[in-house]
Amino acid sequence: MNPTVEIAGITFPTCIMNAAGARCVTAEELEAIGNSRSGAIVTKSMTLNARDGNPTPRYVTFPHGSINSMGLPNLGYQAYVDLIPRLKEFKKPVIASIAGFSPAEFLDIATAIDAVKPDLMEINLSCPNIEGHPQIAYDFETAEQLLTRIRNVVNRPMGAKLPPYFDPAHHDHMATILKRCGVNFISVINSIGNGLVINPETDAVIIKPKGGFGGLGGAIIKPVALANVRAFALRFQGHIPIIGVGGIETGQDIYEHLLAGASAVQIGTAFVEEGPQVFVRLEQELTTIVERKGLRSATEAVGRLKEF
Ligand code: RRO
Repeated sequence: MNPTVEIAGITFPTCIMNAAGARCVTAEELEAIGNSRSGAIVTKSMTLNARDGNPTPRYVTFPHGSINSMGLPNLGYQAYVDLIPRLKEFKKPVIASIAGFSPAEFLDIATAIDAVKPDLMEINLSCPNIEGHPQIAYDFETAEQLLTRIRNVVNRPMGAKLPPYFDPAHHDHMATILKRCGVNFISVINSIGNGLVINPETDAVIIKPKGGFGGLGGAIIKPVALANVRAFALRFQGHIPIIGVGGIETGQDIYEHLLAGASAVQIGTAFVEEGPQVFVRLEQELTTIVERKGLRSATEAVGRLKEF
């Protein structure tokens, strides 16, 4: 089976990679991804200044899911400007995820990161965990203005990391914006923002920041992720590739993301829980399914979802 995939003109050795945020802050973590079977090295979303993030506990698993309010802990973009050339030596695509607290910050980071030539840039429009900074992608006008301005300073392929949407009118609106802004790919979905998990033993919230509210990940979010991949795939008709994120624990989960229209997938919670070996396991499981289906590559499954 041919395991490679192409997104925005970049060839990936496999369609399975880490999601931004999961074990990808430090040089050591990013190098471990480089040394793994991950099909790319995706960085934590980087901000203008280094950040410690929110107080702990800030990432906790519960049955079939995770909740986090990390608060953008990262080394600050300058550290990644220095790191990215080294990461490119692993000979797999490097995806730089960027996040700002203002348009000016996004533009400064995007300009500096573009100059060190990551293979792709992922613009995070969907962090749910910073008080006073709503998820940008839920404000359609602001999102369009921001993407338009970033597009003007970025030469590398760039994409948007989107939150889940829950109404077809919102998928319509955002798809139209993304086409207008010249986005080269999208990654959907970020965590489902502002969930609340309660510990039945203690009657207490399970993470500290924001009174216990945080982004949901893991198996419980797969149907929402698949719906968003499918909704955008139907609207893009192959013109903008999609990286599916959300709820992937098995090769079958990946196969479902491909059927829904994802060209590649990113692994968050399962990577945090299992470590780099997760990429080996998932690749084996996906290969078994793709071969059983009689396909020559994972790419052949993309968008093949049947409807009644
Ligand atoms: O760092 C975080 O709290 C975080 C980010 Br930036 C994001 O995009 N998604 C998420 O679930 N957590």
